[in-house]
Amino acid sequence: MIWDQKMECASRPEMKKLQSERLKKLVHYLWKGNAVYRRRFEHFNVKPSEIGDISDIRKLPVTVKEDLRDNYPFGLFTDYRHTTEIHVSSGTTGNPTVVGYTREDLKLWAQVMARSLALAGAVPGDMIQVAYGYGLFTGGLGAHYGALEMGLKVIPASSGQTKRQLKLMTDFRPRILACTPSYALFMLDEARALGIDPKASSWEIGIFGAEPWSESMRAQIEASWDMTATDIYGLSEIIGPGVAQECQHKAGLHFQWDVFYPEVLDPKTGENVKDGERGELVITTLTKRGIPLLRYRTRDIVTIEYSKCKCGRTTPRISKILGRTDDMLIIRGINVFPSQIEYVLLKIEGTQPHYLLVVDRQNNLDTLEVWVEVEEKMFSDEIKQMRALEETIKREIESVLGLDVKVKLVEPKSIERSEGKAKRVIDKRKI
Ligand code: DLL
Repeated sequence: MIWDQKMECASRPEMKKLQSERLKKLVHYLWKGNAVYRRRFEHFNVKPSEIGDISDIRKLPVTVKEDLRDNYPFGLFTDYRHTTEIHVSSGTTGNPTVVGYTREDLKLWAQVMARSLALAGAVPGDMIQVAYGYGLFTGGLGAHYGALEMGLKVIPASSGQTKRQLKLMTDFRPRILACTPSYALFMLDEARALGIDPKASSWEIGIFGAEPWSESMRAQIEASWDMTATDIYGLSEIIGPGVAQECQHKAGLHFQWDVFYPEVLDPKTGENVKDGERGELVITTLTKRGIPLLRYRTRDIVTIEYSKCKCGRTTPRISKILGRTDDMLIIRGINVFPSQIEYVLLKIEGTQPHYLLVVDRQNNLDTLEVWVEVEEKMFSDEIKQMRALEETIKREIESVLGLDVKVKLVEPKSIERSEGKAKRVIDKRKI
């Protein structure tokens, strides 16, 4: 089932025409409605009248995550008055990234998510268990809005409470599961422990994303749960989930090109790479009103191809995310920058700015252990004081990241020093 035949099966020239019109409108909208963009256009010496065709996008400046942080919380909002919903994701240090949606934006989100559900194989009337977190994270509500748009029966389970998830699955028999791929694997162990046969599960289709995952994880999920596992991509800054999604042929993620314009650029030179070559995905939101983003550098590495898919859609397809150009880690679906932890440590007396993050996966769930060097005088303190320091660090980090961490205090000078770039992360996960 194709949700929006006209947009998903348009020819490339037809689509370029539409994208060009939309880009022109966007540039005028930003020029008029947003002081930050306007200053930037002036700085780059571009006028809205110079933008006639989608290829003119190259004349426009790029936007980065720091721009959102620097203008925290609402500086990049272009229609603050009509903003009706706000979501938040982690930034690098200090301020988180804040995004806002007008009613039209929420409608757009519901539509692209409905397309994604259709791509995965959902049909109206199906039941979906949404086990992405509901709240500030965009996963839960994004999937929810799409499911409502399509006319699915939604179980808004949110993430966690695994026993309850499995009971909901066993009793209600939903056909679709939406969660992070690592959670799908985590639930597997719990099911086995409870004596539930995963092969007999009601889930036939999985919509998994928000973190990198490999073909071998896919194979394991599919074989164990006896379901088809599809990949969904998105990011809060652009809209949340619903930017790109695999169809049942699993030959790349169909990118919603009429509303999100993709460029794949060499991160060093900013030049376009050839189709099929690796580069950084840069996205322009062509129709968003609340907080439209122009040439947003996602830091995600992909390849892109424009051939028609076997499913009949002409939308370009991006590869799975092949890596990132920065040091962002994704732990249980939550974006974590080592610098966020450094920032916390700097504020706590008695610690040294030498730390190591040890990321692992136990029972299919990511774990984060933070090793922190303490000052000499602290290390000779009583155990009770050390415990208190450990607790403080743990609490502070958890409040910034929203993620459980284990803190281990280590002796001064015990974390290996490096002559070059400090090694702050040991990631033992195999994905
Ligand atoms: O993770 C939105 C989302 C929710 C996508 C549910 C899919 C499903 P953020 O928290 O802003 O938004 O994180 C965005 O997560 O730049 C990627 O690095 C990574 N990411 C998202 N989807 C995938 C995926 C949501 N399918 C960041 N594969 C992005 C690999 C992904 N990485």
